[in-house]
Amino acid sequence: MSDESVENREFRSGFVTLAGRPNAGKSTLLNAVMGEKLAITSNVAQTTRHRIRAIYDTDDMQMVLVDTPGIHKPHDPLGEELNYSAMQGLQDVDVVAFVLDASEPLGKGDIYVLRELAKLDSKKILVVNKLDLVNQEKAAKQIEKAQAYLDFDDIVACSALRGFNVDGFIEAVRRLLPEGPRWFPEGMDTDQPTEVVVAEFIREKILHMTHDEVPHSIGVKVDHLDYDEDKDMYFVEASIYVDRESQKGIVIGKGGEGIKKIGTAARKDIETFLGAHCNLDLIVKVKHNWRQDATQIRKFGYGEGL
Ligand SMILES: Nc1nc2c(ncn2[C@@H]2O[C@H](COP(=O)(O)OP(=O)(O)OP(=O)(O)O)[C@@H](O)[C@H]2O)c(=O)[nH]1
Ligand SMILES: [Mg+2]
Repeated sequence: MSDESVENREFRSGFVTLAGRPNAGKSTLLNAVMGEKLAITSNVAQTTRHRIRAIYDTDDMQMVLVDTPGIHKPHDPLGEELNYSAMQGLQDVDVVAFVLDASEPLGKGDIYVLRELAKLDSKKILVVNKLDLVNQEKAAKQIEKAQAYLDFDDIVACSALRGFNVDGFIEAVRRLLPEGPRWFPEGMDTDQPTEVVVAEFIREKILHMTHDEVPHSIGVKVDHLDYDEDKDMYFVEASIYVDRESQKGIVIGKGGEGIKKIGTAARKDIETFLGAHCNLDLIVKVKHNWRQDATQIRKFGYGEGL
């Protein structure tokens, strides 16, 4: 496309929510669009606990991309809070992108989400993700099945993880966004407080390094985050909360090996995000049954939170 035609393109802007079942790849897609890691990802269902807003800004568009927790059948108050947050994220947005895992059969959970989306006035895009895992034929079948439940305004097949056709998704969104101004200042990539992004990076490492019940039992809170100008360095203190005493030992690991690994891996992400070295202090605490308690859930900022 020539420079001239780009200049002639009217400026478009609006809110775009990523919706879908846990694990479909919503947060991976958000990071791929942004070209940086803002949302954490893992193969543990219900990884996302915040409604994250990322701002994708170019010469001719500003898309406010809203990542939501995966919509699922809740088993506890935390799950209910996450579902509520995801459903709220669908209200009053310009475009909803329904992210569907091409490699998994279209199940009850997807159909539930599709039916909810059908009630909305917003434009809808079907994003068939994980194209790297299936052949064309399977992807086409998946599209056909989803279309039976919802009349989409556009369809994109991509691999968020491999970065394949992420541009196609951005262009599809642009076509559906209304003309409008920048809603957020240029250069702002997220409206999430730094403390929340940092806490999430830490939580991600725990999701990657533990299994069974532990990932769901973890809550992370940054207690202090200070920047030392002379040293050009950040000092972060964060608490990792677990449900039960036994989980504390799992996170800390033998001779502190576990917590050390978590700290080293999280520090790398934090340093990339903040653009400076970081000293990270982690402490593991027990908060019995915090997931059952709405007040505690909100204190972490999960679900509705911010
Ligand atoms: N092979 C493959 N894996 C992918 C792709 N996109 C995401 N994944 C993987 O799928 C898993 C889930 O990705 P997430 O982005 O965390 O999924 P999500 O939809 O945000 O999940 P929740 O936050 O739990 O709702 C991770 O292990 C990703 O690496 C893709 O295009 N191809
Ligand atoms: Mg997610």
